[in-house]
Amino acid sequence: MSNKKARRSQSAAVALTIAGSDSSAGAGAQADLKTFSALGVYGVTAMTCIVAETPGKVSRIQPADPEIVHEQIELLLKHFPVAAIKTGLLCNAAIVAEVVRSLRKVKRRHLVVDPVMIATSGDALLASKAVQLYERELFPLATLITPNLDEAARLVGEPIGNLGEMHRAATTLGKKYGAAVLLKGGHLRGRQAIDVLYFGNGTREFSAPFVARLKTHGTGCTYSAAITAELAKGAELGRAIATAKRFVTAAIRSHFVWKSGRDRIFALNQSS
Ligand code: PXL
Repeated sequence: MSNKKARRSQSAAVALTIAGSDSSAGAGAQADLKTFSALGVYGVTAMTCIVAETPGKVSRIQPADPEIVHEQIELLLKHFPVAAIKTGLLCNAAIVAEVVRSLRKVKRRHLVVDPVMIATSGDALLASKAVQLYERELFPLATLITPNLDEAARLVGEPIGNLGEMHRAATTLGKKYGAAVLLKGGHLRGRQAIDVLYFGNGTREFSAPFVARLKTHGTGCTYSAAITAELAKGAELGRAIATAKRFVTAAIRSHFVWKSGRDRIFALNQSS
């Protein structure tokens, strides 16, 4: 290779997503990879399950063998300079246990845990035995946990209906798990989509105009993947979240639309 060529080549930051495959490609590992690419990060994947679905309806979930999940993670961590890791849909307790076993050994890398339990469509995505493992074993390893309102309500054991309750819930969860918590308020309809970050010993808000009248799919995955990408590039947490919030809002605004029978299918445009 000539010197000129060698000088031009450069290495990108690398991020790993441990997630499920969404056949409709709006959520899951597909959303994560598209987001990583759009933000200039090279993404690698450890697949946990295959989900046959269209936006709005999960048809079937086929979990991967926990051993192959473990092997993917170990190989990737050994051979790529992974700077940040994200977990998405982990499906069941046996897979969560394998992921914990691998991630316990990982030092000095950011870990964003998106506790995917229920799809926006309302479909249950995580077996309930796995939730206890998340709480006891996975959350304490995280740099950041990114629940939506339903997931946070399940974790604090009471409904969250307004901004004051969001601040209280984020603080409760952050102190309980010893991690930063970004509580996503996108499902709390209003003129603004407001998220609350608990970090250290205080809370702060991140706000963007709410994009109304859209049935979204994959916004949670895209948002936490964008945070992971920014952390992989070296951003500090608050800045990573601010950039990711702008990214996901732009992706929602510039969505694709398809017609399917009498329904319309919306999908985020992560290249925006
Ligand atoms: O949006 C949550 C989610 C995450 N991961 C996979 C999914 C879904 C939602 O359907 O299929 C693989």
